[in-house]
Amino acid sequence: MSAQGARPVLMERFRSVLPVTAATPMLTLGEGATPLVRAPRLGASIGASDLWLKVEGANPTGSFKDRGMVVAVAKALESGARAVVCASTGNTSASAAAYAAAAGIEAVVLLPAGKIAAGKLLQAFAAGAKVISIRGNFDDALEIVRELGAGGGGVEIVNSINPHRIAGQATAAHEIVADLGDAPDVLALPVGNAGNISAYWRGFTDAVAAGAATKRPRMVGLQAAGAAPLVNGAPVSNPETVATAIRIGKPASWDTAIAARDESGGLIDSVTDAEILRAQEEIIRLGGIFVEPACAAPIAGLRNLIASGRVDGSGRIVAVMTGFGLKDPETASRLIGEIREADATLAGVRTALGW
Ligand code: AN7
Repeated sequence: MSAQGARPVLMERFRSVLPVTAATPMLTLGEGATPLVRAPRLGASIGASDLWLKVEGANPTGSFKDRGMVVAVAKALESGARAVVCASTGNTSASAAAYAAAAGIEAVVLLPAGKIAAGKLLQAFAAGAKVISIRGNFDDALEIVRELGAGGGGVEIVNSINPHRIAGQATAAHEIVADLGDAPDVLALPVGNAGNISAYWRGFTDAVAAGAATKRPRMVGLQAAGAAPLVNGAPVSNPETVATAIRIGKPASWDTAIAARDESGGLIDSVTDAEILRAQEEIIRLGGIFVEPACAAPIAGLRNLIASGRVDGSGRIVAVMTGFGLKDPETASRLIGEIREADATLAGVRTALGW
């Protein structure tokens, strides 16, 4: 239970589509119910006349991971687990650490050495998680987590191979349908381990089955060119991209992502790091929403796909902004401009402004 006034609690609002029982602790940090905002200036720059952003960075730990993590940690508590464990490119670990802290259980996070954005690493430490730096990449870390979790002993895996994570993340699709009155024509999002694209597809499918939506969107997934296994059709052994969140070469939810693509008549494409960095800047400068680099992949990709006619720019498009901009201050630091120093007078400020 919470005392958040009118703000809905995710596990209560979406109880009917979640594995919530009378015995499930009603854990919440205020996740979900994130803003869906129109972005006309950004849309115009990429050729999309009805572009909306689902601002998942507004979740309590600054990413969409909280939707599934609240359910996974609540179910872990319900089953008597003493610890949760995950591999992560950063956001999953920040979320697991926070929910485990609130739940009073231990969090263990396995991170690829040297490839975690500073904000995310800080979040895991701040919440008191045990942080293990793996001399390898995310895919190596997930392999170890699978073995750790298989050992039982009250240790619950909270990566998206845990079905409760996917169930929780599907709630974002239900929110979009509720806010727009139907599904959009296109849903565009970054793809790493491919849990989220699978979750959205499931959410839209359930919304149609429940009569809340009349259609399902085309699913448009974007990977980084250096970490694009789903585009290449084969795992990538040394994934590399500035968007460290999606630096993943062997997505765990491969088959469900391909199914979402094909059943929706959608596509999965890739964008270069240069395109990602340009789009990150545009999203804040033209849309006012500051996101981490991974979120720029769908905007960069949409620009290419609309220009080449593979996506219709006149349709209603929702792009999912999965994580907040301050997660990765190092990559964003290129946006810091020249500071104009001024005497502490009105005249001094006018001089500095050139007014
Ligand atoms: C901002 O935290 O995989 O395709 O370990 O942090 O469901 O993996 C993060 C992924 C997109 C990709 N945007 O989602 C992790 C992790 C952001 C992310 C993705 C991630 P999936």
